[in-house]
Amino acid sequence: MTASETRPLTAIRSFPSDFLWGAATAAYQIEGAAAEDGRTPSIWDTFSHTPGKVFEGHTGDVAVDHYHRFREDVGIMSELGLNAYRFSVSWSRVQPTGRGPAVQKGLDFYRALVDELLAAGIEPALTLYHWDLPQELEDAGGWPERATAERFAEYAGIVADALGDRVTRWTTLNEPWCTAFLGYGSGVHAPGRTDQVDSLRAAHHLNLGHGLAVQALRAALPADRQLAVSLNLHEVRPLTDSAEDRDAARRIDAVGNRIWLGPMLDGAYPEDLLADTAHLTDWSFVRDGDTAAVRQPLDLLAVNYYTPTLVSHVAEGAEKPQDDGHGNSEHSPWPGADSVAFHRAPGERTAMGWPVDASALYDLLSRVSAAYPDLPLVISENGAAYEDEVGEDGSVHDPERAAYVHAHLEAVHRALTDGVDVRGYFLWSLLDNFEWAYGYAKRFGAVRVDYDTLERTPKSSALWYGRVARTGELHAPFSD
Ligand code: IFM
Repeated sequence: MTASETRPLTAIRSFPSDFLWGAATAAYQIEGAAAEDGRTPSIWDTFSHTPGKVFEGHTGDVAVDHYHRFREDVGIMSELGLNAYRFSVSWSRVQPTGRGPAVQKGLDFYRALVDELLAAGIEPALTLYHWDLPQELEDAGGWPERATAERFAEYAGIVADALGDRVTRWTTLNEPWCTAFLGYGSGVHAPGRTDQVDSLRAAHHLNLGHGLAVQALRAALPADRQLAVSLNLHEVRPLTDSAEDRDAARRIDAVGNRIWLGPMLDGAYPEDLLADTAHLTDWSFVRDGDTAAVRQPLDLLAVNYYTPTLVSHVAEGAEKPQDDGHGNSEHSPWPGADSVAFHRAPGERTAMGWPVDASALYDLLSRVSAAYPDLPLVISENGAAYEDEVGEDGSVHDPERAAYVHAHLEAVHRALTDGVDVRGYFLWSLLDNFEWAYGYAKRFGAVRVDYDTLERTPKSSALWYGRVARTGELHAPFSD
């Protein structure tokens, strides 16, 4: 029996009645209150306070002050009609040094947030790690060190003990690719290190941390809890159909996608990845039993998708295109892929410069579902930054963002009608927020935040999305 037979779709562009309609955020991007109630610096506090690392020196010190305004933010979600909210826990807030006992006030904050959500009929979806490693753990070596994976599992157990009675949906890591390869490879993210071997060691210890954390969660949580990991899977497309370009796509698929899917879901690193990176490392940091520990049964695979990845082969020493984001930078976040160039497809782009292509989301969902047919999927992030214009009355009409979300929801619907088991969609992001190295310069929010007053104003895309969420029916933005 296929998923579509068990989960009937009553009309074209109707979504299942139990579909999760959510929005997503992450602790460092919204909370602020960086030094309150016992919280100590994470690597992103250190990085953002380091001159030259973040646009115009922006930091998350105040962010959008969600720590003090969470009730208002839950109220906004409730008014929009969302039935789920994905947030992350700040490790430094609940276990400041990354070791030892928890800080009660930190846990109390998340308990209060969860209770507010539940009272509003909004299902909390908790992510344990969205990039903000306690600085003390980085000082001890960070993710390239095995001990960080062990500390992560202890932290997972602490949060599970504190919130397991009321949170059903748990995610271990968010986008470990970014942690490993932007944090330790290209250095554009915290902690800003640029060593390809360290980035591969970090990748393995993130995998291990995920597996150990799942074990800790299963031990602490009631049996019905849903466990997942959020991966920013790359829909990799070769520039041409040449064998060389197809091999370039294979390399990026290996170090972008299969480096996680392999150990987490199949219990082994892909042979081609090991071969591609053999000149850098013999992978002896993978100990006997590690891949078995990484491979733990999951209830869902959470997928973050924004834009496709277009690649070609380049000869050694040849120029790479300039307009590529970080792919072709001096310190590459793609170990084993020096012969690969990154391109941006022509056509419409978001304010990040990312090409808009919803067909790649459909292809990605179809491919992952074909490879892992028994594992339900959820879109844990999708959305777009645009240059919003504020009207004289303070309102923001953002048809481009609504069109982007509409196109991607159509792709999700198409996948559903094909029988792909997609359980929900979380819009990135609920609020304008701290967009990492871009600071506050890029706005992904469905809700505008005035950074002077911290006033929140739902954009027209939020009102449109709220109606889709309330009705479960996808209609074109602003068609009525
Ligand atoms: O803001 C980020 C988020 O933290 C992780 N996924 C991508 C988003 C947009 O860049």
